[in-house]
Amino acid sequence: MAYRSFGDFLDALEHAGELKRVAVPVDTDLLISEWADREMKSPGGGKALLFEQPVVDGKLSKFPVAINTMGARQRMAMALGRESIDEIAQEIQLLLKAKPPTDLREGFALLKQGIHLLHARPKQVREAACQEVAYRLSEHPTSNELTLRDLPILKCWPKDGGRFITLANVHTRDPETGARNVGVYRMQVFDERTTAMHWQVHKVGARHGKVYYQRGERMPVAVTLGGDPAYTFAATAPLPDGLDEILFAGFLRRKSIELVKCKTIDVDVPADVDLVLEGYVQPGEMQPEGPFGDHTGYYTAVEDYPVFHVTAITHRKDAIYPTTIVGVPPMEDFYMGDASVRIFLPVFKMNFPELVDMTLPAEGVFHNLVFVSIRKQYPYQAFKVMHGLWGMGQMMFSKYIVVVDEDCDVHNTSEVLFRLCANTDPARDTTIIKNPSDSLDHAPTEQNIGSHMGFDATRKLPGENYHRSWPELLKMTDEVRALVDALQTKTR
Ligand SMILES: Cc1cc2nc3c(=O)[nH]c(=O)nc-3n(C[C@H](O)[C@H](O)[C@H](O)COP(=O)(O)O)c2cc1C
Ligand SMILES: [Mn+2]
Repeated sequence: MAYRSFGDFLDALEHAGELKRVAVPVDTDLLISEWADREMKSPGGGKALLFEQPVVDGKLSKFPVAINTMGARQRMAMALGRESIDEIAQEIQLLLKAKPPTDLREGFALLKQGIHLLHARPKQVREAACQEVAYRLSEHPTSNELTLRDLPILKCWPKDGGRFITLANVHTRDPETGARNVGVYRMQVFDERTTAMHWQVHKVGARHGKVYYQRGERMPVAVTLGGDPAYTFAATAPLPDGLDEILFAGFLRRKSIELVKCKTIDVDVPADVDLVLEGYVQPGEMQPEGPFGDHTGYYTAVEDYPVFHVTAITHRKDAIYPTTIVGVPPMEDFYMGDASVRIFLPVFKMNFPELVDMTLPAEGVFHNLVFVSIRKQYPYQAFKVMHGLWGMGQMMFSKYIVVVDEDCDVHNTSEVLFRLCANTDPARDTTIIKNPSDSLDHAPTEQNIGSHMGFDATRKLPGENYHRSWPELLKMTDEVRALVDALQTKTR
C-alpha cells in the first residue's frame, strides 16, 4: 500500500492510465508551466505529467520533472493508497468513536493517540536511499559540484522573481520542546546555494524560527522532495499545531516511516525521499522574495523572507523532481485542499454536531470561500457555526462562509448560489467580523488582517426576525417521478 519511492507512485499512476510521459526536451523556464497549466485545466484535472528531459539554462537536467501527480480526485486517492479519500475519513471517524471525545482538543489528542496505536511511529535507520549520492556544498561551488542550478526548478509565471521550488517539504524542530514539524513552503532560488524560505507568519515553521531567533541560534532546516506522496500531502494538510506530520503520514500510508539523520545537520528526514537539501536559516537574515504567480491567481508582491543556506544536497540515484504550479483556479492544489477537508470532516463534525457537509470550492482558492450545510435546530445556529469555523486553525482565514440547509448539495456551486440568492435578506442574514487574513490575500487594506463575511442562507425559523411563513421548495412527488422514469425507459 505504501510507496517505496516517488518513482513507485509514478509507476502506479502509469499502470492506471493516469500519467503521460513527455519525451521531448522542454524548458523549465515557463514552458513546463504552460504545458502543465493546460493539463490541470482540462476536464477532471487531466493527467500527471512526467517530463523526461527538462532543460535548465540550455542544458538537460539529469532529474526528470513530475507535475500534476495529485491533481485529480482519483490520483489524490491513489497518492494516499485508497480507492477513495472518503475511506480515510471513515478510518478517522472510527478512531474518534472509540471513546467519544467531548471537545475538539480531546478529539485531536485522541486522534494523535489513535495514530500512534496504528504503528505509525517512525523508525530510525542508518542507511538511506535518499543519501545514495551526497554532495557537501562548499562556499564557492565548482562546476563539478551538484548545486541548486542543476535541479530542474521551474520558473512558473512570466513576472516571477525567479525559479521556485513549490513542493518543498520543510522539516524543522522546536528547539525548546523538540517537537517536529513539516510544512510545504515555497522556496525562491537566489543562487546556487541559497533560497528564500516562504513560511508565512501563521505557520509552524515561522513559529519555530522565532524561537531560534530569540535564542540567537542558527536554525537547522532540511528540505525533502519526493518519496511517498503521503509525505507531501501531510505537509500541506492544515493539521492542528502539535499533530506531527510524520505520524500522520505514517497513518495515511499504513506504514511507519523510516527516518535517517541528515549528513550535515541534526535533523531527521524520511529515508526514501528523492532529494534532500540540508541547510540552515540564520536569525535576522532576510531578503526580498517574489514576485510569485500565486494560488490567489495574482502575483504576490515582493516581501522580505528568511534566507535558507544549503550545506549539502543528497539524492537517490534515480531521483525524480516533483513540483506543481499554482495560479488561476482550478489547479492541482485544489485537489490537495479538497482531500484535507474531506479527511478532517469527521473532526469538524465532532465539534459541530449539526454539520452535514462542507467544501472549499476551487473558485475560492482555499481561504476565500466555504460552503457548509447544517441541520438547523435553533435560531442563529448558522452564525454559531460560522464563528466556530473562524476560530479553528487555518479556517480562520475563510473570507466568505455560506451556510445552507442539509438538503442542499454543497459540492454543487450552482445549487448553493441559488439558495444564497433565494433565501437571504442581506441586512438580516449576513454578519461581518474581524479576523486574521491569509498573508497572500491582496484585497485587505492591511496585510494579515481583514473583515470576513458570513451568509445565513438557511430557511428562517421562528425567532430569526422573519415574520412571514417560509415557503416550500418545489419538488415533484416520488410517485410521479417513478411513473415518468418508467415511461421514458419504455420509449427509449
Ligand atoms: C503547492 C502549495 C504551496 C504552498 N506554499 C506555501 C508557502 O509558500 N508558504 C506557506 O506558508 N504555506 C504554503 N502552503 C500552505 C502550507 O503548506 C499549509 O498551510 C500547511 O498546513 C502548513 O503547515 P504547518 O501548519 O505545519 O506550518 C502551500 C501549500 C501548497 C499545497
Ligand atoms: Mn504542522
